[in-house]
Amino acid sequence: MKREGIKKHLALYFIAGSQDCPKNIEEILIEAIEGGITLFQFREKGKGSLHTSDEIEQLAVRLLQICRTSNIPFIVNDDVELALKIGADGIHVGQDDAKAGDIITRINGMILGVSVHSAEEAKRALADGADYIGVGPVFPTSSKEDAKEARGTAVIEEIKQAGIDIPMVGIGGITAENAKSVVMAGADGVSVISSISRSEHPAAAARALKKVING
Ligand code: 3NM
Repeated sequence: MKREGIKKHLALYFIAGSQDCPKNIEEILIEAIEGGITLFQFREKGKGSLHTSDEIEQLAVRLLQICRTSNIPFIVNDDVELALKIGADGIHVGQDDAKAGDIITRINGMILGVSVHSAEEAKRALADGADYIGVGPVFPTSSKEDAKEARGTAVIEEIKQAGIDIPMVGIGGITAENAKSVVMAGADGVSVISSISRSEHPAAAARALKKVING
């Protein structure tokens, strides 16, 4: 699945690791899928995340199996070795992780996502062969310790205006209340952690987001 095919999966892109989940992450993922998420990224990172590679791999495999039964593509954050080992559908890297241009030859057709914070970085991601970009933070977030300053939808608009033609999601502080502005600015969808993972009712939260995006 390459650039055009990925677009429909970007509508409601849920990201989580155990550190983002006040209850069992598997239950949350199942509920999120029930609520209509279209893509999942396993991001075990930051305060409260699992430490050993065995634990991380075992959890990744369990979450991958949940996604497989519902045909939700499964993306691994940052860890190319883990993604290859478990047969994930894709890998997502940030600007400080392995360089997209370097890993593309190793990932054998897997989906490649790259986080960007400017039109310049978006242009480079496109040239490096990324299938989609995550643009953020749109709004202030507490789910990423080293998040940059929120820039609203300005960067999404800049990328559109510059004619950089690559599927993209907005990320950072996105809720059902503000998701519409992200899509209106030109994003193909939204990516969220806490609006779903920290909701008391993840399925309802996902459904509410989906309704705004589709509406
Ligand atoms: N990346 P929430 S912001 C993982 O700006 C991530 O690249 C960001 O979590 C970026 O939906 C972010 O809870 C955290 O705000 C998103």
